[in-house]
Amino acid sequence: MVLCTNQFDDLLACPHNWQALSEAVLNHKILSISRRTRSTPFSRRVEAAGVKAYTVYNHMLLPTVFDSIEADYWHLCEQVQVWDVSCQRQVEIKGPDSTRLIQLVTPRDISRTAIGQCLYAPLCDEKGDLINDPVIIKLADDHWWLSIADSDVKLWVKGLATGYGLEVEITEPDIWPLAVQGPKAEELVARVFGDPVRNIRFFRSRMLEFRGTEMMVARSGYSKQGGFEIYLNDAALAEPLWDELFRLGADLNVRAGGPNLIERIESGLLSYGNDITDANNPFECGLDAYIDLDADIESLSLPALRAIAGKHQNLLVGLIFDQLMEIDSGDIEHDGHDVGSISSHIWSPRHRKHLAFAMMKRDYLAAHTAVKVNEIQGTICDLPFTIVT
Ligand code: THG
Repeated sequence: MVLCTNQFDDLLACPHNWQALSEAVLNHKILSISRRTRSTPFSRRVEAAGVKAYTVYNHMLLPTVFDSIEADYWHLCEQVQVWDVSCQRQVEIKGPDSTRLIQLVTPRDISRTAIGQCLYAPLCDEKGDLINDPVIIKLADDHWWLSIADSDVKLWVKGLATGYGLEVEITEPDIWPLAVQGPKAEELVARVFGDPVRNIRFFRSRMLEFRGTEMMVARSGYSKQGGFEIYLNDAALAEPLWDELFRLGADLNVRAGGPNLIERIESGLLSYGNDITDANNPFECGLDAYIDLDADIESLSLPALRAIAGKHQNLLVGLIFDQLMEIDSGDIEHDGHDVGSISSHIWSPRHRKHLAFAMMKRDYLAAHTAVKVNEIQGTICDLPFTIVT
């Protein structure tokens, strides 16, 4: 368990509570929160909503649990939730060479991207290894955002811009994404931003007004339950926006939530740092669909990716076990040899199966359809999971 900031402050503020603090320190894992673990303009509302656990993502707090992972999961699949995903930081690239720089860092062809369009895309280095897997957003012909996963992309693109002598300005602007996810998300976001919300297509966006300020609203988000992301651009509007979503969503049973481990695994959404690292290339992670191998584009990683296409040694697959599993290291062995390792796993209350993502040796996959973990047999399948129950 992680104590949240306000609980921690309460304990620190009362000297007679040092005993309680000591016990808390002994009995819990505590995240010490300082300026390096940045809070967000929504943090006070997140705390008031009873956040139970955070993770740290792009050096910023990301709320992960409010009730329990399972209760949060069912609520997300049936109702609507508001997520403080401010940690999905924007790396802004502006200027005459901005499009060239964006194309350099990704092997996905960005040449036909419309203004306001979002693209999920791998960022790869010169060897083809994964730097990040952001959502790329085109705001204007010379203005882009990389809505990044958890790695220091700003440093990488600044280094490239310097090395290539590009005319660009690279910043991390004051933008705090707020996601509204779940089957009732469209109704709720339309109540706050108006009916134009209903016409936004998947991975497209519109500039819409809240209290006289225009901000980007996109149909996107880190779940497969449907929903929107609001790119808040004025910290002073954070609490008014949060409060309006909860006021107008009361009859929709809106609650605070966050990216949910059960939902993302069932949906096959990958997490950089967990399922993907800079030791992997996009083929190993099943991201082939987001690489344009034949495109005539200037992309730093494409020569290497063309050379390794089809020759990668590992592949991220799904594992399905019929019972709840205890998984320690996640290492998977066969006949005394390492054949893979589990990167994320959960008990799926919907399917009543234990589901895992595992990076497996392709040699092993060619000859086997099952694994044994703790003596328990699991079936290997492609991602995303297609489970017939
Ligand atoms: N939204 C925004 N930024 C983000 C995330 C997000 N940055 C970090 C992290 N999430 C990046 N990872 C993903 C992974 C999957 C998707 C989005 C971001 C996703 N994929 C869709 C799918 O798999 O069906 C669509 C992909 C496509 O067709 O382009 O949504 O969530 N702003």
